[in-house]
Amino acid sequence: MSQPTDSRTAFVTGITGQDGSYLAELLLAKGYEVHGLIRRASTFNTHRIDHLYRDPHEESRLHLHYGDLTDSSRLVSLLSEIAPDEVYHLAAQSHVRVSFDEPEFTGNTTGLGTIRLLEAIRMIGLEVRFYQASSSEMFGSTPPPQSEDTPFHPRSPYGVAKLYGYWATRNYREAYGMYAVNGILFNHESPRRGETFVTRKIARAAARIALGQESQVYLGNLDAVRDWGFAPEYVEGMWAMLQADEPSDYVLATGTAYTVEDFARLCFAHVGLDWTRHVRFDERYLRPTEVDALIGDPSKAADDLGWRPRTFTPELARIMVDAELSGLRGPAADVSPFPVLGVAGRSIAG
Ligand code: NAP
Ligand code: F7E
Repeated sequence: MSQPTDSRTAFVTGITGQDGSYLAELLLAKGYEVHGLIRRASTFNTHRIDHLYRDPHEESRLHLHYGDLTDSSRLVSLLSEIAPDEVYHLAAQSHVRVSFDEPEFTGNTTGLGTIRLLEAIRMIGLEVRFYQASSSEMFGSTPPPQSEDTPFHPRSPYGVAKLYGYWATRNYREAYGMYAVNGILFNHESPRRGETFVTRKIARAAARIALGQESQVYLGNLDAVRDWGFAPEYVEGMWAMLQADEPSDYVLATGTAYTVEDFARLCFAHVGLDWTRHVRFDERYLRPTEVDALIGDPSKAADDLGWRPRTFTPELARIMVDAELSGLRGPAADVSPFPVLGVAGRSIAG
């Protein structure tokens, strides 16, 4: 691997999440100094980035700061102190089903959290490039294929909150000339996906059932259509958006469509099992309003940024099931696509 050459500084919210962890690896591999926002929790919440942690006596380019999207004064003080060149705003209450249970909290973090960050940047007068993690959930019930020009019709408090963040980002670009962009990302998954999202839940269940540790998994709507890509490729797209000459909004997607049932079939077939014998229905996993079909058109990102997906749903299902199987058989084998030096086994928090 070539030596990192970049000396820019990035601030990443949501660094402990799926995308934040891959993005931190990508930026460190490029030579950035990376500052991440983490929440104080009563249990460790940094397992996805612990491998990036170096001996505290060595010089490290990864710095973590406690803070929360609901705490404006902390966002102002941190941004003043760090003075980043690029801000990647990935933190959110990101679970659609949970947003129906906690609509106000979701609005406060996922929606207002974005404007708190934008306003902190404006108040300090920072010259930064700002990335907003917008979502295909904003399209909601508008039929596919969905592109940057498709009208929005969100179907959940999460989608509504993301739409607020989307328009706040566009408004700060138009009103204050800020370099602020929306990445409208369709579903992207990996072995680091949260355990309660459907792909990880199915991959985990297929592996456990194959090893005789479980016999069934309970799911909700099997008919929903999604466009599932591979998360490490999507963080490359986030970075590419902030390197463009002019700020603009981009869809990242594979352009392919599979149902939840298809994903179950792919995962169970990979371990030689028939999904119909192991998947059961539980109405608790249904949503008051469903998003029936999301299929993205990523042509603009391909034309302007040269971004193209390389991993499609069938391979993604195999990657996720294989990672579960190796995790169950021994120490987790989650190999990074963006290798950086680190000391495995340490915990960052505290
Ligand atoms: P994720 O794994 O759920 O990570 C969310 C991150 O936000 C975590 O680091 C979490 O911290 C942090 N967070 C939550 N509430 C916070 C708060 N109040 N203050 C500070 N940090 C907070 O999500 P992801 O899949 O990586 O997605 C990254 C972003 O892209 C999210 O904004 C998501 O909504 C959006 N998005 C995701 C997809 C997708 O398919 N993955 C598609 C489109 C858009 P803890 O670790 O402490 O919980
Ligand atoms: O559900 C159905 C469910 O929770 C996918 C987030 O990253 O992508 C994600 O949101 C589909 C839905 O993801 C279960 O009803 C069936 O139709 O994995 P999910 P999501 O809702 O698409 C968007 C782009 C984001 O921005 C979000 O942050 O699967 N489904 N049975 C189930 N879903 C779950 N979670 N659990 C089930 O048991």
